[in-house]
Amino acid sequence: MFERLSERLGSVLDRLRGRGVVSASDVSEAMREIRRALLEADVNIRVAREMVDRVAAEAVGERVLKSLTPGQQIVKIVYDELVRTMSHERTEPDTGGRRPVVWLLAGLQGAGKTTTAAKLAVWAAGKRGMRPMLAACDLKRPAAVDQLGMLAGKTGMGFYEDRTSQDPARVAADALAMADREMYDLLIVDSSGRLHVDDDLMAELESIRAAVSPRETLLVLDGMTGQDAVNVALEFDRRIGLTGAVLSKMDGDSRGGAALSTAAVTGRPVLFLGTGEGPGDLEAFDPARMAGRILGMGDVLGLVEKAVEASDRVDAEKLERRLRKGEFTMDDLLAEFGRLRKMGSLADILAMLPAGILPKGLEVDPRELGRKEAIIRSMTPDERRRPERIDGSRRKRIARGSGVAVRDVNRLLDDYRAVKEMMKRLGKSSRLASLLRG
Ligand SMILES: Nc1nc2c(ncn2[C@@H]2O[C@H](COP(=O)(O)OP(=O)(O)OP(=O)(O)O)[C@@H](O)[C@H]2O)c(=O)[nH]1
Ligand SMILES: [Mg+2]
Repeated sequence: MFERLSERLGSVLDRLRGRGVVSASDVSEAMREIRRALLEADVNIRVAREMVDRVAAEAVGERVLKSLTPGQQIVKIVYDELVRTMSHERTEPDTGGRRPVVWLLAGLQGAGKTTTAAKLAVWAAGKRGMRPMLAACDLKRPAAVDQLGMLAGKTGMGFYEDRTSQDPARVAADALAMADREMYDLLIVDSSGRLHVDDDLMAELESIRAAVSPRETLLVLDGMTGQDAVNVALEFDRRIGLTGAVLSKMDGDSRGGAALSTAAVTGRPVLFLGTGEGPGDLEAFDPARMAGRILGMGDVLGLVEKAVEASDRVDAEKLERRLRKGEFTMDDLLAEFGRLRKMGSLADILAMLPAGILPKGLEVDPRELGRKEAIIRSMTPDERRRPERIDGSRRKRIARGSGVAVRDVNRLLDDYRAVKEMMKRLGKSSRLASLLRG
């Protein structure tokens, strides 16, 4: 259902590519596609708008406008911006300070607080060698205490409950005292949820905070939460002061918008993703992977980066200028081969090539590429500039010099003619376009 952003931008920009240069209004059409893609990924509308503004500011720059692959350049800018927004200097929960360290979990009903409490305990025990205790401070439902108790038993964590109490802050304080006495070094406090953010809930959380001074107050947010993620995160942050967030249920088909929205509006780090119902189903948050998920483009991003690295901009511009004059030599073909080689495997490359650089049927498997390069290197400078002068005896000499059959030299010359034809058309169409535009 979701088209990849790269494909969509590609089709917008493909239509324009024949014109040679991309204008500011073309960029704004591309920006509409980006905003649409972000909204489909459940990114909050305000966050999406701000993101697009920042991307647009960068995309109207020279680099994109002059690029042979404006679609990929813009996708790269969007990607970088997403990663930047979701990245934070802090990537792990705070385990330092006086023991026992306290982490308080907050969130709406069913968000995954209780499950996440157990997951965090498992993480801290496994990764930090800590001895965690879980405190049952959701007193709204007796079943909530049972649920946490069961999880504590199953994972071998300490557990504190007080079924006689109605006061969550009191229970939290007692739990902390007991954790201290029994030498636990981490107390994870589970709290109750509500269907909506309400005063009653916030008052309860504030009183727990006051009682146990948590080092982390983490919002547990259902990763499937759509547009509303922003309001939930903002409200919790405003009322009780969050230090970070954990997004649960990311094993579902969430597109990741909640992660971006939360990070963007609170400026707090998303620390973990919940990826299943089990206590081990917790992953460190990875902004780069999440950006890929939001853009719906997986591995394509790696390729975009490779394309940007490998495409030598100066060369490309020089080539474009000469193309406009109808020039294309064997040296240019050699340079194109070099660019292909830098980018890696053929399958990766084909999708990224600027339209028209590679005519159909031109082989670029790496060994074949090497052979073709060797053939060109066996030509004299004059032959490279004017390949039409390469007659039968020259072909034989070149074949001998590069250790191939004459047949291979012929094939390379065919390739060259095909590419040159292609280039001529490309050059003409952009010249025509610039004439039309005045
Ligand atoms: N698939 C999946 N399910 C999850 C994840 N986290 C929690 N759940 C499930 O979501 C449901 C609610 O999780 P809880 O941990 O009970 O949520 P809560 O926030 O404590 O809920 P309340 O205490 O009622 O406010 C349970 O069925 C969990 O098994 C997750 O990362 N992936
Ligand atoms: Mg719960």
